[in-house]
Amino acid sequence: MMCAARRVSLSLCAGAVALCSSPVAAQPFEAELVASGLARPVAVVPPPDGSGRVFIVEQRTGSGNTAVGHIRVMDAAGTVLPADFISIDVRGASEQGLLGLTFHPDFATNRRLFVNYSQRNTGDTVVAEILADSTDPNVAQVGSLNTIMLIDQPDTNHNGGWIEFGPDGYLYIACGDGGSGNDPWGALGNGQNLSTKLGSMLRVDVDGDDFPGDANNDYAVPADNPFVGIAGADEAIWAYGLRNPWRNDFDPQTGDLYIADVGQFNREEVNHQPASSAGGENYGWRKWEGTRLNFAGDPGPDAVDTTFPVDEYTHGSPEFGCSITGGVVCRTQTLPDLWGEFIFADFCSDRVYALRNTASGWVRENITADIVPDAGSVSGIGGFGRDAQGRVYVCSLFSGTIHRITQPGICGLADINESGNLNLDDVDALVAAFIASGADADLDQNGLWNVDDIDLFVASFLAGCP
Ligand SMILES: [Ca+2]
Ligand SMILES: [Ca+2]
Ligand SMILES: [Ca+2]
Ligand SMILES: [Ca+2]
Repeated sequence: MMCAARRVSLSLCAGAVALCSSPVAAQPFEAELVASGLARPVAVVPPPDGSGRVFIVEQRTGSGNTAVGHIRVMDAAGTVLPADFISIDVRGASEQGLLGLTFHPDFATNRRLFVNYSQRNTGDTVVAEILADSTDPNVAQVGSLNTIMLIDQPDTNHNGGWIEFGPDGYLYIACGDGGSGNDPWGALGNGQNLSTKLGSMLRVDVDGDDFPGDANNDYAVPADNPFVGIAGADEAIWAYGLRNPWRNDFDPQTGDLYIADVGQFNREEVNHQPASSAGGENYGWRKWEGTRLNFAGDPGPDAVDTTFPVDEYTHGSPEFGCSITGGVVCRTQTLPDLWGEFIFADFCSDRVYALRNTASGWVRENITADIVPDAGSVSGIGGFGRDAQGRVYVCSLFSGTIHRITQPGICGLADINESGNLNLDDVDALVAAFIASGADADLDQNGLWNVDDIDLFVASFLAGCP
């Protein structure tokens, strides 16, 4: 992290000349092509079973009512196995298809994983459970697909689709507003209507069933969900006022939730929900598009009752965005300069951004030019992902490729002098950076220089090169 060239001002470096003597890499990050020939990849998810595999979500092959979504397995050697883990009949118009995948925290023993897809013929959202086969872990148990939630969809777009278990062990399900444009559904729009799951982040317990007579709903509502007991509310709702939270992430270290909500004609936004949240946030849609008043006089929330994004960018100049694609929080020693940052992209501009929470506020940086592919291109970004080691992947939807983002020549967070190895020189460099209040000492990138950074250094040093 010597000089952390991308983000440390030259004046800071100039104040610590001795620390800036090593050559600064012209190319901070590389995008290594790891898979190609895929059908609209949108997610890379690691099973928590020590296998070193990742599962890849292919949104669909085919179209309309003959479309099929696929889950593929990339083994620990980096080979995408030719046979699907499972193929699922889906509806494949517009934004529909197989959209989300996650693993039960106890997957290694209970073999349960979960998917989110558009139901063949109806386009309705299905959240379903699948069992991995008991003898061949690279295929699903035949006939195991079981719907645990069914949500009516009035249109083909804005299906959300991201699912992930929170640190509390509950399954979070991101639902779009039902589609069309500007959430035209009813007096409130679906985003503000607490009687529908649409336009909301849901939180459910997949180990219970509050609907014993209903085979399409096999989940329980946690007793501390924010709208439990509220007349007319769907008690599965955790937070609402969302438009199309297509891709989101829990920070693996802090448990904070990042929600990347796709905007309408003007703003793309990132919402940050601290791990301490009790839920119930109203993220504002359709009255608010980011911090922009979308419909004055709409029955939606006033500004004071709205949880606004921590970051937003525009469709016009200077960002020329159109649709945000979240996102993963980097907690990998293979990307020390992105430690703790939320990495996301714009689907149309192909820009890649890093967002970090600092002592002086949220800082977004355009890192597109810093990510150089070794083959192919990183474009039409439909999703991000990670493996069990936390290494970060990016999915290019149209070209059917997946790249792994790396930071060449750097041996983890503790390689302060960017020598590619770890030794006492790094300790010396850290001490010097601390004395100089230099950014190289800010290992967790929060704008502060304190014992947390030393803890990170020691842990990284003892862990060795990633
Ligand atoms: Ca049931
Ligand atoms: Ca919002
Ligand atoms: Ca070193
Ligand atoms: Ca720090």
